[in-house]
Amino acid sequence: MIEKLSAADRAAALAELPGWRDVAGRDAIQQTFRFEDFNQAFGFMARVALQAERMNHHPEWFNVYNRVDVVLSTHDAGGLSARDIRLAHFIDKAAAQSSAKQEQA
Ligand code: H2B
Repeated sequence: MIEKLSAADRAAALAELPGWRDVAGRDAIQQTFRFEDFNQAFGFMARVALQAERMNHHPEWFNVYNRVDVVLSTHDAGGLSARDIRLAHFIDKAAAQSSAKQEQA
C-alpha cells in the first residue's frame, strides 16, 4: 500500500515543482498547461497517458482546446504520494517538449 508523503517530504517535493499548486479542500496538487493548439495539447496528453498506464498511476484532467488542467493525487493513499511527484516531473518534461506555457498562479 502506497503511503502519503509526510508534511516535510511533501513541502520538499513541491519546492522542486514550480507552478504546481495545492488543491483547495483536498490533499492534491494541480497545474494548468496551455499549448499552441489542440494538436499540441492532445499530443501531450497521449504521452502522459502512456506513462500513467506504465506507472499504473493516472491523472485527473480536463481539456478544452489548447488547455489541460491536471490534478494529481493518490486515491489509494487518500492524498499526495511519491507517485504523484514522479508523474508531475514526467508531466513537466512532456509539457516542455510540447512548448507548453504553465499558467501563472
Ligand atoms: N491513479 C491514481 N492517481 N491514484 C491511485 O490510487 C491509483 C491510480 N490507483 N491508478 C490505481 C490506478 C488502482 O485504482 C488500480 C486498481 O491499481
